[in-house]
Amino acid sequence: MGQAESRGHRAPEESALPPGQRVQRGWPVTHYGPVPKFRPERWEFRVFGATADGEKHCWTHEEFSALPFSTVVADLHCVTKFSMRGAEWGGVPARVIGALAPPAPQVTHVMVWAEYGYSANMRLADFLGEHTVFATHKDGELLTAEHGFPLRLIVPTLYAWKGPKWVRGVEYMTADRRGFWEERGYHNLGDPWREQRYSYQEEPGDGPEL
Ligand SMILES: Nc1nc2c(c(=O)[nH]1)N[C@H]1C(S)=C(S)[C@@H](COP(=O)(O)O)O[C@H]1N2
Ligand SMILES: [Mo]
Repeated sequence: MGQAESRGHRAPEESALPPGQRVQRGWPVTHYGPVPKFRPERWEFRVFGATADGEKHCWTHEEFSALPFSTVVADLHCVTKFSMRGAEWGGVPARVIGALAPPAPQVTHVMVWAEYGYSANMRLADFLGEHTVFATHKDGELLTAEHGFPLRLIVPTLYAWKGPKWVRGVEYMTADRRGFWEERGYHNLGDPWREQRYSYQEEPGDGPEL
């Protein structure tokens, strides 16, 4: 291969990582608490809180599975400094949910809820970001139970704790509130490119009082 050719080529693996992150082989499992058992007949996906029509919106697993599917290639950045690069996530874009169950105009933030009360807050703009996806698949294969089957959220613009595995719903909020890790020492905003890891790094206005 000529030099000019190799200089011109930049594989995705060689593109920048957020500060302080490193790539690890494989895909470790990282979560708090047990892996929930999936019971399709009891599963529903709910959008509630400040919806535009004031109603709660629910999907059974069968209904959710029929929603528009697309894929997104995105890295996963864990706050413990491990990153996984270039995964192809398949699922329902968060924008689809936002269009089917729109937020009221005064909504600024969402809380994403998962099994056992795990939650993560984020700005509505991150939730409705172009690449935010409720994933059922990674690299063409169904997610395994420990990686969030039947559904997990991928928010490529934020650290991975902001993407709940075993996700069950979204609450539209008219003010910010801290989620599970945001109450326990992680940064309220969690932008990996600004290395917003811990709540002690927060500046005034970054989040609600602790
Ligand atoms: N429900 C739930 N989702 C969660 C977590 C958790 O503890 N509970 N941990 C988060 C964290 S800190 C990371 S790094 C990723 C890890 O995803 P993985 O186990 O598929 O690598 O899941 C996120 N989603
Ligand atoms: Mo993490």
